[in-house]
Amino acid sequence: MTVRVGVIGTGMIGQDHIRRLTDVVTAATVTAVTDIDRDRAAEVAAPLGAAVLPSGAELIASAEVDAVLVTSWGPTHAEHVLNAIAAGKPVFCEKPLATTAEDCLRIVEAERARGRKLVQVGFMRRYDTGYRQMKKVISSGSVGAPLIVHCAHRNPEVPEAYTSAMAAQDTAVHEIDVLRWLLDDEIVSAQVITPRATGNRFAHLKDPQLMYFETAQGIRIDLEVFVNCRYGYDIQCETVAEEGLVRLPEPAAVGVRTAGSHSTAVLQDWKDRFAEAFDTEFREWIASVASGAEPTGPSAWDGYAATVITDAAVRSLEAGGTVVSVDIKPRPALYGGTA
Ligand code: NAD
Ligand code: ISE
Repeated sequence: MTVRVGVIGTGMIGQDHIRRLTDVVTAATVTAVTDIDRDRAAEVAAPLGAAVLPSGAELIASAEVDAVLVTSWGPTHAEHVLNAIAAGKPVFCEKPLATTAEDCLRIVEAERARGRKLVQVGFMRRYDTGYRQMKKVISSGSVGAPLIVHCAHRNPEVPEAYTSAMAAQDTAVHEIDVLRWLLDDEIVSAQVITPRATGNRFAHLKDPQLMYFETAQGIRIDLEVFVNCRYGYDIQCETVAEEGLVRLPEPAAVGVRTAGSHSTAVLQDWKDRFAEAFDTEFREWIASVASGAEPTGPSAWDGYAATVITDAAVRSLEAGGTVVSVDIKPRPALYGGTA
């Protein structure tokens, strides 16, 4: 079966995922797109022969659309995801699931009312080979219980529109999701402090930021978010456990020796760093849709938890670095809990 996908939002990542669904994932085709910038939608649709529809609601209702991809701006996600659930169509939503915990809970409740999972959230790191290798080692128990995780998330630069809160909401949210999954644990508190700021930032921005999280089992996580590091896109993750240590591998890169030095290039952008992870994420999502099974990736519950945790981190930042408790509701049975 070829899954017919409708795409809401044909901007930067929407176009990248459309290329992926067209050129990489064999069992999918993009049949309809929509964007509030209609010219952009038409330009993207033309080479695909896809329909350009006037709104997200009409795209979701279309008989030519089996599954929905939401790649519009964050504050618009909840409306589209709720419409897709109401139509009973599988929906892949780029992060964040929604920008408020209340909207995330509305999505969770809508899914529970239908009695099955229809939503997958675009936390692609769970599909990265290196993180998957780390999870296999940690889950095997061969290094013992995890105690501490050291992480860094560095971007070379960010535009002026990037705010201090986005360090948690837009950037650290990837570590928040992948560490909940990697450790199979929940985050219970957050703290954000700010060291000396880099001179390479826009004046309004607090950069870098140091984030600290504690899990229910008492694991401590430290995360450096530095979004104007200049030298490249650099993701680090090291788990210290009772009997050993597990480190995220560096991306494969050729070593060059010349003129008395030995170097390897550093990637410059998250699109290159996680290209394979995005491909795997969409292959697995389309396979679940084609088989009629529930999605196996990050769920609406994971999207909700990530938003509650990033909210706590932003509150800590705004309060000058106090430790803020994370108040996640009891997990419903649909998502593996008991509530
Ligand atoms: P973008 O601004 O390049 O594109 C968004 C597009 O959505 C624009 O063309 C805009 O006109 C359109 N749009 C906005 N509201 C709409 C609506 N209600 N209906 C139809 N179209 C609408 O943004 P982007 O960088 O592509 O980001 C889109 C989403 O993807 C964001 O939520 C962002 O956080 C997420 N994202 C995820 C990753 C990742 O690593 N997983 C990376 C980048 C962006
Ligand atoms: C961006 O939105 C992403 O999702 C990238 O993965 C992340 O590295 C970057 O910091 C965000 O701005």
